[in-house]
Amino acid sequence: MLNMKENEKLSMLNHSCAHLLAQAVKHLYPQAKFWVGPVIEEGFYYDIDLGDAVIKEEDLESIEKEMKKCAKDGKKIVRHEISKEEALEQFKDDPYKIDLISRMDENETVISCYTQGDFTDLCRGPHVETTKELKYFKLLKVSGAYWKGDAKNKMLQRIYGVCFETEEELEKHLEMLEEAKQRDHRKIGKDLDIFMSHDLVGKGMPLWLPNGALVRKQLENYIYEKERKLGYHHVYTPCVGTVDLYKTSGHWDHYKENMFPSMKVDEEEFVLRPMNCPHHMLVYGNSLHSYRDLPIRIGEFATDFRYEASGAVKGLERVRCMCQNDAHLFVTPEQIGEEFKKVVSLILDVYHDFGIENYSFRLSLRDKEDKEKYFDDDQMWDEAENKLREVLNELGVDYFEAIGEAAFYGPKLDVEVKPAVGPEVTLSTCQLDFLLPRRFDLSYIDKDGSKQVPVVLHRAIFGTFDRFTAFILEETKGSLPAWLAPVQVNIIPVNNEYHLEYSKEIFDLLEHEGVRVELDDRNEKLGYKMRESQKRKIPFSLILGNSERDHQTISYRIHGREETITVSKGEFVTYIKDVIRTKKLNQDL
Ligand code: TSB
Ligand code: ZN
Repeated sequence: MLNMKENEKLSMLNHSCAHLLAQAVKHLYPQAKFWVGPVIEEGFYYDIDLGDAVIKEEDLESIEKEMKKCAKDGKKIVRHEISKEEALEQFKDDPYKIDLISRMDENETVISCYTQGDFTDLCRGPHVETTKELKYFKLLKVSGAYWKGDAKNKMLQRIYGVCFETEEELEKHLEMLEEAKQRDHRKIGKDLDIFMSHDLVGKGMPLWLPNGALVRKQLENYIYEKERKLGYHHVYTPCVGTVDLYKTSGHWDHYKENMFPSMKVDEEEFVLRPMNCPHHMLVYGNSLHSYRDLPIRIGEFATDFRYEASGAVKGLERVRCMCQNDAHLFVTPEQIGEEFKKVVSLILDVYHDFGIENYSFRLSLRDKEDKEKYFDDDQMWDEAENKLREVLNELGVDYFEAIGEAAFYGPKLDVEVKPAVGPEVTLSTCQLDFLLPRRFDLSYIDKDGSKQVPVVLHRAIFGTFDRFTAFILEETKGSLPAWLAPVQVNIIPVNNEYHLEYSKEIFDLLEHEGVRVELDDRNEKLGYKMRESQKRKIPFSLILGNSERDHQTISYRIHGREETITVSKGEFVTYIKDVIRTKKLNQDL
């Protein structure tokens, strides 16, 4: 990964390259006006107002060419300092620069500009000495970006690029980007028909296609069984609630900007729910509880809606309509440690089953000084935080502490993973909550007959099925383990004329055994069908010809491997059933 902040030279190169980009754009689109062109972690970008012109991906090459031409001139990049008044005069025809100059700090009386040949830009610098140093760069993409990031403002065009000191570094970086692109779940999801989107449904509202739905169903069955065995009780509740429900929970006051606006139906005012906790609080409150009943674990695969900024939504990873693998665990204060331990163990167990190794635990604690952000009960916080630490140490898991990152209502543990493209995201979460049960006036009868308030653990192991599927597609590069794959076995007769009958027999046999099997009986060449089977990343491809038919055997190839293995049909059935039942990972086949 690039790290511009640590590498001053790289940062300077990229910053100068942003100016070079602006210079080239100005040559090609004289009407262009420029907003800002900062260095970012991945390189640089420039936000540009091109009037009515639109720059498309295919135009980037000609801009790059013009940049090369400008750079070759080897013009010195010269710094000038002018007064605020002079700057206002010099840039008087450029509303964007005027906006920048007018908003500058009162104390900033001197303003610096950088000039290279025929192009001058307002800039703090620093820059490299001459444009000659800008040799190894690449423009990467173009997208829309609202002026100042505000959807009410004009949409500018943002061109992204990256610059290096050497050709090798640039090549290596571009290779890495290409690899990430191939691993991006949005590409895999499309190639494998996992999900789609449509403007008529809306942004951040993916539609799960049959293949995706099959994967999701396996995930649901898997986690449902785990939870059931661990004493969870699953419920179904509506994906709306009244505004009053969310006023009671506090979400209306503290989480409103993440919610869809309300809608009126008769006398009731509803919101699409962003979380399921309030519903589960009501389920708990539906009956009386004694300390002997606790912990009570209420689970749900629950659909939620959240307002995510349109620039932030991303495939299945960050959506506006999601399904959480949610549960709320109601415990006595003494049970916090043990129950938390069970949740962390379940997380570890699930990650092991999926072969997930690249993740980190983040323990979010309060900032003791910040009395406003956190509810005021030092003893409760200290006890809870120490308990969580204790459990993590007992389990021997590596974690880092994030002070001041806890929620208002309690500390939490998140599992962070790194997607193919973009910053880290949270998958699993477990959040301690001392407040919500109070807001819903929940109680249990304690040993001594007194009424006590339970503590709640909010937890989601997969996080959401959406985000987890995105992650697992990237981890496996779309080559899902057989138990998760939409199609587990693909049967390819060598020649339809002679081998179709035997192929059908094997198809019936496998289907009868509950294997998700397909028979490719199209009149296409064997090589073509094999390539297609590989492209669809089907775990097992069976090749059935004369020898297989005559000896009642099966020849199979595992996705991504070269060798073909031949076994008796009985052996194959036993083998494939075992691979599926034990959820064998591809690397263990
Ligand atoms: C765990 N009330 C708790 C719940 O009981 C809760 O909602 N926690 S959450 O806000 O952290 O969300 C749970 C999980 O949903 C997160 O850990 C994350 O994995 C996933 N998630 C959050 N926002 C999105 C989103 N926009 N798209 C996809 N998944 C998301
Ligand atoms: Zn919750």
